[in-house]
Amino acid sequence: MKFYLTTPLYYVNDTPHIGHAYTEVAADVLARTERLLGKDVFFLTGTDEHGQKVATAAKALNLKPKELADRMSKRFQKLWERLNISYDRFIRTTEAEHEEMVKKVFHKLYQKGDLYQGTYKGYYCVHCESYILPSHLQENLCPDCGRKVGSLKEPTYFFRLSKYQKDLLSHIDAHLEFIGPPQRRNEVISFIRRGLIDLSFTRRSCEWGIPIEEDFTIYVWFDALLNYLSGVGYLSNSKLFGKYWPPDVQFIGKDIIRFHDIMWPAILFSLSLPLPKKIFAHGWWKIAGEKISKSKGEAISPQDIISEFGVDPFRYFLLREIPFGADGEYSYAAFVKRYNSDLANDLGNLLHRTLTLIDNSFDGKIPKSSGSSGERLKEKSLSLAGILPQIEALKYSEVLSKIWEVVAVANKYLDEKSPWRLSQREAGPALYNVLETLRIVALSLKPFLPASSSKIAEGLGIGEEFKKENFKKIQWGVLPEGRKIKRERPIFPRKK
Ligand code: ME8
Repeated sequence: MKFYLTTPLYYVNDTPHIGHAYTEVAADVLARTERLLGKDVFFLTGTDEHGQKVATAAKALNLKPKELADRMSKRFQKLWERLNISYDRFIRTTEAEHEEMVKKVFHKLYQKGDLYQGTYKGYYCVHCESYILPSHLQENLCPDCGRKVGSLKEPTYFFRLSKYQKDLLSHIDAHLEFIGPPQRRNEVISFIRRGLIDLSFTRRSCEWGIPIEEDFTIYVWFDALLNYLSGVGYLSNSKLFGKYWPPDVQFIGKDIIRFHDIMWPAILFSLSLPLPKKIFAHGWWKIAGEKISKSKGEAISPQDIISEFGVDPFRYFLLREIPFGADGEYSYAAFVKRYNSDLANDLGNLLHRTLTLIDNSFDGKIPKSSGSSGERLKEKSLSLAGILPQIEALKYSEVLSKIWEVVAVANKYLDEKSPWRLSQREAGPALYNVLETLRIVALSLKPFLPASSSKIAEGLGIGEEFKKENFKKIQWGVLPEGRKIKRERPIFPRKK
């Protein structure tokens, strides 16, 4: 079975920050989960490189837009590599193949009669790359980002968005899963009900874009959205496209809902293509109540956090700290607190002290399991067999907290049993139970913390078989008795 998922393409006007890493890690967890289930996954991500915003940023640095794009796109790719993002394709909107496809799609829409010439008169927000109607201005500022807008009057090709209003509403109505979470669905429905107007799909005064006819460039959002098609071979590789279309899940942030939940499906209607199954908008990371954006985000770069804490702690914090879909505050103090309590104390210490006990009293070999009395621990561990639907419903924070409930029960069990005070005969099974719980925990964490879960498995002496295992191995009594464990230094050393 195939599974196609996408992230937004990030603008290359500046360096990646926590918000971008968030979307990317969230998508990676789902991609890894679906692969574990044996699906044929195609995970698309990349960079959005045209438009006025990028051109302006390049000018300020005395660079050509493409030079800035090359530089920044690399920064994104490097960060994704460091973050263990398992994407299958990284697309750049300046790739020739993408540009060619965009032009073809433009002509298709024109031939269909869905593009017509006119004049756009109104405002434009460069930060959002978005047209703003005079009636939508809020105190003369962009209603979405609160920044200053420029006024614009230019000839253009309009896209008949209004024509698809009814189709959109009935599709949303008939497909509960299409827009998530439900709050965003309601927002989109009420926005559409207020009436859709046709959209300008070209720019006359922005030179940095895909050229069309003599005087126009393609509007950057139209260009960028089409990556979800070109990235998977639309009009160029029918085999690839036929295999993966439509997307199963598209991840976005709540800032770009209207583009993805209205403009994008309308384009697909116009092309007579099936719509994505699910477009899910997560919330914002904020600092002191304000959305982290590039200018602010620079202060806390993901690279710095990773250098200090490691890749998996960063992935863990992002997904555990706030329910996926809601907003949340980022702070260094909250990070350290979460790291020390959940990773260093609860999980890291459980692993380390158990392996130390095995090393000291059992010659580093997994003891026999028989005669144990760990029913509650067993039951709790096996409850993790039910996390799959929750991961697929993108309830990441809930899943992680469920896993940590198991870790807590294991810590309590170890304290209560105090194997260091028991005879070998009694201590062995108790330790086996804790190790088996750790194995199940590691398996459940595989998509979230890929490197650390492997490290735990290596510690348990099952590194090799673990590579191939999936959630089906959430069973009791799998760990082979007598296997040599491997005690290393704590995987999450405590931070001061
Ligand atoms: O909008 N919190 O690109 P972009 C959480 N190029 N997520 C955040 C965030 C924050 N503070 N800031 C950014 C664009 N994001 C367009 C998209 S798609 C065809 C074109 C994440 O660089 C979030 O996923 O502004 C958001 O949607 C995405 O980065 C936008 O990044």
